Amino acid sequence: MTRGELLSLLAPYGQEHLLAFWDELDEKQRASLAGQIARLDLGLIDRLYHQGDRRADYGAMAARSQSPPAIRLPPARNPFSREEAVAQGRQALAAGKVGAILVAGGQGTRLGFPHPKGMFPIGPLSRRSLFQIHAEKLRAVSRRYGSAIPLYLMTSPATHDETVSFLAQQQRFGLAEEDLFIFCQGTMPAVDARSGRILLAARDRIALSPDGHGGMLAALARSGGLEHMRNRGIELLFYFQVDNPLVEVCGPEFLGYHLLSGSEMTTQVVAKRHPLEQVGNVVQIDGRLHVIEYSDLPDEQAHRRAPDGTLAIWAGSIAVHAFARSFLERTAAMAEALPFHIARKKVAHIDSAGNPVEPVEPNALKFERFVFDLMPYADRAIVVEIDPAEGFAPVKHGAGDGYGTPTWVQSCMMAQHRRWLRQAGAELSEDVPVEISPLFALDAEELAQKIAPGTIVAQPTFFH
Ligand code: UD2
Repeated sequence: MTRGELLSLLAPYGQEHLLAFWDELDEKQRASLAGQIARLDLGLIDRLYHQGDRRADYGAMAARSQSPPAIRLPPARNPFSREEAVAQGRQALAAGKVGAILVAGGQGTRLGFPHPKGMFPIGPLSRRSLFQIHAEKLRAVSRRYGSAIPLYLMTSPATHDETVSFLAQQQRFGLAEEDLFIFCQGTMPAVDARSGRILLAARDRIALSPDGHGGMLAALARSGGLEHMRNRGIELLFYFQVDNPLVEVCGPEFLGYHLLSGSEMTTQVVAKRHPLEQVGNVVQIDGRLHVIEYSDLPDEQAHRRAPDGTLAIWAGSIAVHAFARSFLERTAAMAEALPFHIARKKVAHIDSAGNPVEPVEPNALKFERFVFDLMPYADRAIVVEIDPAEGFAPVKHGAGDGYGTPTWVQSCMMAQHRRWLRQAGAELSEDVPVEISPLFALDAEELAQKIAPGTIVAQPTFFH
C-alpha cells in the first residue's frame, strides 16, 4: 500500500500520526508498518475509545444477582452422585471425545521471568516447567483411559516463537505430534488515554498487545482448531490456564457433572475464602450466568451476606471451564459479539518527536476480551465447586511467599502430594519436601498401587 492509500484509511479516524516517520523508514520497515495498519480494525478501535467507560453497571448487576446453579461440596445434596459423574466422565474420556484447551498467551513478566509463563520452572524439587507438568498430566490421563486427548495450546505473538521452539526442543514433553495443535491469539493496539491516538512502540511498530483470553474463540476458528476438533470427533473441551499447576486436568468427575446436567459451559469455582478474593464472581441474573471480575465488584456487594451468614456472592471462578464443542462453534460465529473490557495501563511508546517515553502513571487504554463472557450465551450453564487444596494454586507474581508467588504455589503442590502419600499409607513429617510426577501417580489411589504401606519418606523425594 502507498502512503496515500494508508492515509485515506487513517484520516477518517484521526490516526494519521502513525505515518509520522514514514519518510525515514526503509522499504522493509514501510511494508511491515503498512501490514500492521491494514490489520487494524480502525472503526472498532474508534468506537471502543469513544464508548469509553460506558461499561456495564456491575454494582446494579451484583445487587440483583442470585446464586448460580451449582454442584457443591460436600456432594450430599447434589442432583448427581460423585460416582455417577465419575463414570460419565470416564466414558467420554475412553471414547476419545475430550480435548483440552490451554491458554498460554501470558508472559512471566510479573514473575521477573522474561519468557512465556509456561516455561517457568515451578516443580518444587524437579524444577519442571508449567508446560511439562500440564503435558504430563494430559499424557497420564490419556494413558489411564486408553485414548489420546488433543491439546489446543494458545500462544500470543509475544510467546509464540519461544513456546514453539521450547516445546520442539523438549520433544513436546512426550505429547504426540498429532495431539498438539498450537494456535496464536490476535492483538489489539494500545491507545493514548487522553486523545485516543494509537501508540507507536517504535517508528515502524504499533504498540500491540494480546486481545485477552477471550480472543481464543476467534483464534480457534481462524486457525482451523474448531475444524480439527470436529474431525477428531471431540465433543467436549476442558479449558485451563497455564499458571495453575494444581489443576486436575480433564478430571472425570468435573466432566461428568457437565455432561449429566446437559450444560453447554461449566465452570470450576471455589467458595470464596474472603469477600475480596481475586477471582471472577459467578452470579445468575435473569436465568443466565455471568462473571463479574473481582476488580469490577463494588465492596458492599462483595461483603453482602446470605440469610445463613455466608457470602451471597460466593462462587469464585478459577478460570477452569468445560465447553460443549457445539457451543464453541455456535458462539464462534458471533465471536465479534464478545465485549471488550477496557483497562488503563502503563504502555511504553515513542512521542511525536520519536523519543522513547516510559510512563510512570497509566497513560493508555488496552482492550481485552474475556472467555468467561461466553457464559450468558450458554442455554444451560452450571458451576462446580472444588476444594482449592486439590485444584487451585496459580502463580501470578514473584516477590515474597504470599498468595500467587512461586514459593506459595510450591508449598501448595507439596502439601497436596504429602496428603496423597499419607492416604497411600506412607509415613512422613509435615515439612519433608516431596513432589510426585503426574506420570508416576495422578492421585492418591494410583499412588497406593505404587508404594508399599508404611513406606517412610524422611528425605526430600521426587517420585517419578
Ligand atoms: C484470571 C481471571 C480471574 C480468576 C484468575 C484465576 C481474568 C480477567 N481473570 O485473573 O477471574 O479466574 O485468573 O487465576 O481472566 N492469557 C492469554 N492471553 C491473554 C490474556 C491472558 O493467554 O491475552 C492467559 C494467561 O497466559 C494466563 C491466563 O490467561 O494463563 C490468565 O491471565 P491473567 O493472569 O492476566 O489473569 P488474572 O490473574 O487477572
